[in-house]
Amino acid sequence: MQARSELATRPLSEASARLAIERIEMRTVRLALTEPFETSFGRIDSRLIFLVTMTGAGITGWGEVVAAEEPRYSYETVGTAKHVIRDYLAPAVLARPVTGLGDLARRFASFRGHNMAKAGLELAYLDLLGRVTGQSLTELIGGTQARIPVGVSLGIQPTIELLLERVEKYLALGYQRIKLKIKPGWDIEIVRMVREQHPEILLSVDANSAYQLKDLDHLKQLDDFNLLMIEQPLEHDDLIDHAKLQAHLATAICLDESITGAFRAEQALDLGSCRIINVKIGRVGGYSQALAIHDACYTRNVPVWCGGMLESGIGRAHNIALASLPGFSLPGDISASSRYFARDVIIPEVLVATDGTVHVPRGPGIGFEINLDYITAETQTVERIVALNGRK
Ligand code: OSB
Ligand code: MG
Repeated sequence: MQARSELATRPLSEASARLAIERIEMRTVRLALTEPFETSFGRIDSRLIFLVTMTGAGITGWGEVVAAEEPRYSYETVGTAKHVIRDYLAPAVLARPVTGLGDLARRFASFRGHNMAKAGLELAYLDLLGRVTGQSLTELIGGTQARIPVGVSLGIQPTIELLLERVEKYLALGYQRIKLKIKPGWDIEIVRMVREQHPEILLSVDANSAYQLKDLDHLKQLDDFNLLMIEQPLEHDDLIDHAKLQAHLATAICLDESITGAFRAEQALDLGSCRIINVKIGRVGGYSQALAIHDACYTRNVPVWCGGMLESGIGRAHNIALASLPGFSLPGDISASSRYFARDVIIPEVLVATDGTVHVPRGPGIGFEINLDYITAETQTVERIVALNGRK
């Protein structure tokens, strides 16, 4: 395939607002899930949401650190992210005025890993920049889609009957793609049943690293079901075995956990480890890396889609903006707020239209109102980090 033409320069690359950040706040808010969510690494009933704000010029920007409470999907946790932001990242932000996303990313680059912590601050910064300059996130990053296609991720269920019910429910609501979480013992047969009931739908599976290369023959059975993709079947940090597996599978492999930044994405594509990439802003360390992955994949004609981490409306709003970029051609794991939560921290909540799309807001920053009363009522901890007087 021919490479696509270069992407137009995005406003963000030229944004030169000089923002002196006065304070950063870290806040945890516990939101109950409307139903438990189970994957190959466990089951949760509530989500400890980690919100981070950046305040400068009297305006506050909002971001979300998507780390979980336990180091299962990723080594990062709410606790490690608090530590890394408090002791390393926040001081780097507060040290002197921030001149752009690139400036921020360069300050974080010398700290290894901790991508979700870095991303939380990049999100807050971009919301702040949007509010200060009157631009929406989608405008800032060069988004082109006014509505984005979305799918739903269905956790492991107690029974196949319950799973089939869930599938029916979300298809009826309009979701364009169903993703089934799988693990050994909950894979071939459940996929067969769902596919039999729904021969035409976009269907994919996500193993969250539950298999090894020695399971090749087992996994090859999935080739019978015309799946859109198999997400992260092997080790969380592997590229090599995925390349070997992809060579034997007709179905496209999509990498999630293994893609921790733009450099890894390029390596995965060069090695043939996958044919599709799931982009999560948190996992890759923020907008700077997410945009770089998008641009690299767009140029190579590799489809990308926006993954999810059971975000509150704030993280969800950032995901919507990201998914408005032209290369996001497959439905994202961007469900309605009500898919997970009885009430969201933004107004209005995220809605999925009956055609399975979500509207991309055009208001400044994330384009949603922050429900501060609700956030305050549900807040468990708040920690404030302020600039020192000796700032240059
Ligand atoms: O692997 O994509 C994943 C949720 C938490 C951690 C990892 C994953 C997921 C999901 C749900 O699949 C995505 C969502 O709806 O937010
Ligand atoms: Mg995944």
